[in-house]
Formats: sequence, structure tokens, C-alpha cells
Amino acid sequence: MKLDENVITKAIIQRFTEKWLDHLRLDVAIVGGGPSGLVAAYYLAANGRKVALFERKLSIGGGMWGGGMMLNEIVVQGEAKTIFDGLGISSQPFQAGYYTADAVEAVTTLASKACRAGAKVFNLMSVEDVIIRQTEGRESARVTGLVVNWTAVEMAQLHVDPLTVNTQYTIDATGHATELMHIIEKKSGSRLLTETGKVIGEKSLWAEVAERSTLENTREAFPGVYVAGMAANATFGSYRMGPIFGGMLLSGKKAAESIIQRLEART
Ligand code: 48F
Repeated sequence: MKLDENVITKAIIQRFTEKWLDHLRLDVAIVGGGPSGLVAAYYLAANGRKVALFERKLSIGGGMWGGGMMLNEIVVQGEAKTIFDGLGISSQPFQAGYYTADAVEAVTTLASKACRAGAKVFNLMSVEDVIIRQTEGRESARVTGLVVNWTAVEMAQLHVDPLTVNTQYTIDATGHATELMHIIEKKSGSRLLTETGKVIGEKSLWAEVAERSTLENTREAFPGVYVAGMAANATFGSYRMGPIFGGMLLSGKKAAESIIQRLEART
């Protein structure tokens, strides 16, 4: 077969455009492709929801590739192992209640499962702003869309306007930076659903408390926006946990299940 560069170029432009056009109206937009975002994407897509995940970097997986201090093994506790089992990610018992998994197998399998379930990943895109609207029948304004741009534009600090997507629900899974909640705090002019009305901020490292509170803090932090993973603890003012990933997985699952319930209640 003779290869035509023109066809190759046309195929990429056309297919990407089709994919992008098909994801301008979402059930759920996920910002951040670390473990919590990927798990949420998988469970939402597996439930038949239209999901897009926006990731600033070239690679998805966030902080999971590097395990602890670049030793690419991760630790999960018993409660979260069932998620790995369900996804077919192998883990090995270490001591009672602790399991280890290969970080690369964990990230690649999670990413594959999320994509194959139907979630679309838009990597190399950064979410730089939100759309907030007062919608009919609701008392408070809510986030109804995201403002996205190429990460390359952001990095080069080019003066190029972004584009938008509309979404019923959003998950801030941006990790320690909690970027989306910071943007909403700055731009909404309204209080966040935290004690102070603002992003409270992350505390120092305490694995046991942090793992528990990650799950408790996985909830709506502004109308239409859930926080998951490390962003949940940073938003509601709890500890970081270091390289144990069970809380991240359980948090992504909880965010997905909470939103599925809300979407079901709307239909
Ligand atoms: O940091 P990250 O892995 O978030 P997570 O799911 O997991 C945290 C753990 O990796 C670890 C930990 C617990 O074991 O403390 O740190 O909470 O992934 C967050 C992803 O979000 C992307 C960022 O590049 C990273 O891959 N991200 C952050 N801000 C934006 C973004 C943005 N504005 N637009 C798009 N992507």
C-alpha cells in the first residue's frame, strides 16, 4: 500500500475534530488525570455518562507514576484493594492490611479501563477558568462549563483566547494545587461550601487521618463541582498522605457515585 501524508494529516484533524465536537456538552467534566480523576472517569463512563477528562500534561496518571520518591511501587490499604481487584490491577500483600502494586501497571490499566469504558481524555489541555450561571429553578449560581486552552499556549504565555465546554457536573481532581476551586473562589464572588467559604488549604503529612478524611471531604464544594483526591483535602483543610493511594481511588469512586445519584435524581 502506498502511503499518502495528506491522508494521514486529514485523518488526525478530522477524527480529533469529531471527538471534540462530540464532547462539547458533557454530563461530567473531570479536571486532572491523576488517580482520583481516572477512577472517577472509569466509574462514570461505565455508568453510561458522557465524560471528558482534561489533563494539562502530555501523560495522564498524575503523581502515581513515581510511587514514593521515584520508587515506582505504590501502597494501597485493604479497603481500596477491591478497586484494584475490580479493575484487574494486580497487587501483592505486604503486611496485614497493606498491599503494593506496580505504579506503571496501575496507571496504565486505570487509564485503559477509563478510555475503554468510554471516557474521553483530552491531554495537553489546561482548564483556566469556569462558566458560572444562575440556572432556572435553582437558588444559587452553579458551574455550568469550563474554559480550556492548550497547555502549550499557557506555557508560552501566548495571548490566545480559549474555548469552552458545557457540563452538568465537574470534578476538581487537580491534586495538591486544587486549581479549579482556587479559580472559583477568586472569580465567583460567592462562598465555597467550606467552613470558611474559601479553599482552606492542605495541612502537613498524616497518612492515617488524611486517608480517612479524603473520603469524607469528597463532596460538592461549589454548586455543580465536586472535589476528589488530594484536592478534596486541600479544599476542606485536611492533611496530605504521602505515597499511599487507597484514599485517591476510593475518593474517585465516591465522586462518581455521588454525581451518578444526582444525575439520576434529575431524570
Ligand atoms: O496530583 P494528582 O495525581 O492528583 P490526585 O488524583 O492524586 C494525588 C496523588 O498523586 C499524590 C498524593 C496521594 O497519594 O498525594 O500526590 O489527587 O493529579 C492531578 C492532575 O491534575 C492535572 C495535573 O497535571 C495532574 O496530572 N492538573 C492540575 N491542574 C490542572 C490539571 C488544570 N488546570 N487543567 C488540567 N489539568
